[in-house]
Amino acid sequence: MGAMLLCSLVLALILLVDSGIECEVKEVCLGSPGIPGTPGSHGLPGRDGRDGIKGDPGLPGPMGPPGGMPGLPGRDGLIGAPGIAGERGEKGEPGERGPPGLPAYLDEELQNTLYDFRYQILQSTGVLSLQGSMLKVGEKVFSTNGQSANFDAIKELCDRVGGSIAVPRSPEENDAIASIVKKHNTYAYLGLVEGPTSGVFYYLDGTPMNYTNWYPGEPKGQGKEKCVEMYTDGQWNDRSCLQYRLAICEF
Ligand code: MAN
Ligand code: CA
Repeated sequence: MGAMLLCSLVLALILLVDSGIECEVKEVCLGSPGIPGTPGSHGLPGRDGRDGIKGDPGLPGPMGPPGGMPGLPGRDGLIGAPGIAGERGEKGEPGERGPPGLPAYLDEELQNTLYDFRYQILQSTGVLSLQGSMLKVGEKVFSTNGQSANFDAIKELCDRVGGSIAVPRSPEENDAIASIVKKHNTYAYLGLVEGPTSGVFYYLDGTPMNYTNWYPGEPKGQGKEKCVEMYTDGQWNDRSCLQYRLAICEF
């Protein structure tokens, strides 16, 4: 509407000047609009915008040529495997006395633990018997590593594994040890040693023997054969302690 009014005023003014006749300016505009002009030329470039937000980091570049400066030290490595356990410490002071417990037969947890232990021991015994690595006779177990050594070395070996050198105290035990001697076809030393009196032998705890199975005529070492070996038939002979004989322990 503003443009139309301006147009009418201009037209009226032109008519007034051309004709030299006074007339009143009227708000009228005749004729059709002209052709639009050509667009103006582009304006000057605007000012630079503000910095955008920082972009994501780019991918690592390719490895540089050799001979560069050494890089910074890397981060610490993973934690290593635990070391070997230290030696057992000294025994501590006894703790305070706990509250009184249930009688063992009423303690369900204890009974279950005992049940599991019994089961596992029986299983292990079964496996070891089957492998021929142990022989159970009553409450005793005999076992050999199949190796031979002198009397002192066998005694030490058996001690070290929590047992003692085998010694039969009954015909059943003698048969069991004899079966091991036969199987290995090697005489074995028994847990016996001659005392100060020639021909009188003792168990290693110093108690006198209550079962013997001497080969006829033995012992006849006259105090010079202080150990006892078992032959493959299960009979005994007094013998020097420095022979190599099969190591059989009992537990
Ligand atoms: C060897 C040794 C002795 C044993 C006699 C038996 O001399 O084994 O211990 O008494 O044989 O003849
Ligand atoms: Ca002898």
